[in-house]
Amino acid sequence: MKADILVAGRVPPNVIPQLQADFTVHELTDDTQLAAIAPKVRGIATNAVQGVSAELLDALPNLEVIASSGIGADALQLERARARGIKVAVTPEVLNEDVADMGIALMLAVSRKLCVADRNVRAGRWMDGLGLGYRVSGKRLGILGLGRIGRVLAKRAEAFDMEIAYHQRSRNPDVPYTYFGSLLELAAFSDFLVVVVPGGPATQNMVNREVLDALGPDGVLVNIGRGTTVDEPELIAALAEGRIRGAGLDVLADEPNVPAALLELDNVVLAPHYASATVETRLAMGQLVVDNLRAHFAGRPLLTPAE
Ligand code: NAP
Ligand code: 8YV
Repeated sequence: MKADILVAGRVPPNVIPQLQADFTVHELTDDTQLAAIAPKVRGIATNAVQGVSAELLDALPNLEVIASSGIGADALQLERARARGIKVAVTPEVLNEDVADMGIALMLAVSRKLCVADRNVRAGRWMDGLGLGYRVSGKRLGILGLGRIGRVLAKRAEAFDMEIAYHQRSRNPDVPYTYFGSLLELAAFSDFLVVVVPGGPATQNMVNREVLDALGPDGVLVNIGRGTTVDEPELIAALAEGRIRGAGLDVLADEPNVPAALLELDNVVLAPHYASATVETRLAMGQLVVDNLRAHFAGRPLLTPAE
């Protein structure tokens, strides 16, 4: 008998057609009568942003596995799931390149004023009021979180002749970059500070007023990790008061809600949590979602379990 899978949230386009071949698939919409299917559901397909609510988890008594499209586990109720023996799969590695590319793109877009320049040209203002941009090449890059994505970002930054340093809880013995034991020291070193640590309570508001002031008026903050890692009101104040030069934000604290004050600022470049959103990466992520569910229901271990 085919296992029942609930698709709870957006998944890449190659997921549902493949699941339909092997499983009985239910898509969770506002009209879904959850109570009618809940006892049958043995697997969930979701994504790292929408994730799974505690209420949904509690409503599915026979759930065995959650397969998420994305690496972040902060929206997946990991502890609650583990307490019930529910397995959780994520999609590491396949998104490293595109997320790192977005980090570089945001550094360039903020420093070279690309979005304001585009708006100027479209409005017939050409160079009016644009002023000069700032160089990226050869500057100092601080990476908060030299993990899978952080390392790929560093490799790209090497090609820009950047001086690279990082902060995280443990030193990586196999990299040539400077390690700072404190985020404050890293921020003081950095012209560009890129955030790419996981979300959740351990990193909540880590980038606070002190860190932003250490980054200073010539510094740019880029966040490709999670919005919750940055104290957003303090970031907005620092940007508005010129205490930092600019920010490139792929992620926000309360997505998809954007603070109105952020929209007023020309020294900010915003993206809608879009760093892994290329056809190539999303298909690879989708394939891992499908392959993890297939592995589980064939009695094999998950290919890429959440850590
Ligand atoms: P990873 O390989 O696990 O790397 C995370 C790094 O962060 C590790 O090197 C870790 O080092 C460090 N870290 C973790 N907790 C920390 C803490 N409390 N303080 C300081 N450093 C800490 O993860 P990844 O694959 O590179 O992904 C990183 C994150 O990027 C994901 O969790 C996700 O939230 C985000 N992401 C965003 C997008 C997007 O679309 N914008 C896409 C993919 C991923 P230590 O353990 O030594 O501290
Ligand atoms: C996605 C992400 O944007 O991998 C993550 O943790 O945040 C992103 O890759 C997300 O999973 C949307 O599907």
